[in-house]
Amino acid sequence: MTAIMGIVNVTPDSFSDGGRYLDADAAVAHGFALRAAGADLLDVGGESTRPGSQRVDPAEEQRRVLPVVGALAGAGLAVSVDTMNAATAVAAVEAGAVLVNDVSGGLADPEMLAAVADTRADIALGHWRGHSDDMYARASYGDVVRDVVGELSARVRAAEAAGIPPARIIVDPGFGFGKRGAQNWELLRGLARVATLGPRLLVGTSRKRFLAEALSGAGEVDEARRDLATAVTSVLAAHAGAWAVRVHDVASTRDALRIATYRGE
Ligand code: PMM
Repeated sequence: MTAIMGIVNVTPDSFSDGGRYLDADAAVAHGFALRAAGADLLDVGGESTRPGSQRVDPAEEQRRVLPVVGALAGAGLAVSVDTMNAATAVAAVEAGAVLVNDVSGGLADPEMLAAVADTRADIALGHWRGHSDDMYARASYGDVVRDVVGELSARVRAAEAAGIPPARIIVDPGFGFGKRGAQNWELLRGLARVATLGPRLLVGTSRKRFLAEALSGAGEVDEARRDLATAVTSVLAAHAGAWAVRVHDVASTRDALRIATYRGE
């Protein structure tokens, strides 16, 4: 069964739940609620990567995420840290995180791969071509699936060369990162090819713009509709062999995955 990673954004500007969980206690409570809804893993992040967003100072990022990571991990929950900074990754692992989720695949911080190699944590390597302030400028592909697979496999080789054993490596095609609408759909259809790369596959489509665009073009799409769309793409990801899906609304994706795999027993 595909695992569910519940999102705990501790940022004032994330596109979907921004500001609501800025307070550490509220973020911890949200983490417990996601766990109760069926999350297998909680992904705590303190830097928004929404298109156009600005970088966050690592000290501020750590101020946001470390108390939340510590409280959730201290309660026995499996926690990942969503960060592009090696110092934040290491501090979060010391606070109890078991997985470093780097959407940049180790490219944003040249210290990241060696730093994670020195811990016992797993690492999720995202497909990424540059920071969010101008990521669409790099959204040019020959064959998006082939290009993503090729670039991700280079990141896997870099991680192994830095001393991270293959069993600790996860790959993520990075939906929305340097990809325009149709490119995300092509990638979704080609996910099984990404899965053949070897490492466990993590997929994050939750509430992303390409889902909203499919439902209503440039019009507004509320959270409930984005969550339903996410539950559908999560099932497609599971069918393609995903190890885990990263979502905001755990309950809807949990039910969708259960129904899609139910055998009546
Ligand atoms: N997307 C976002 C943030 N972190 N991590 C992984 N592994 N995969 C993703 O697709 C991903 C991510 C951006 O979405 P958010 O602002 O809603 O968290």
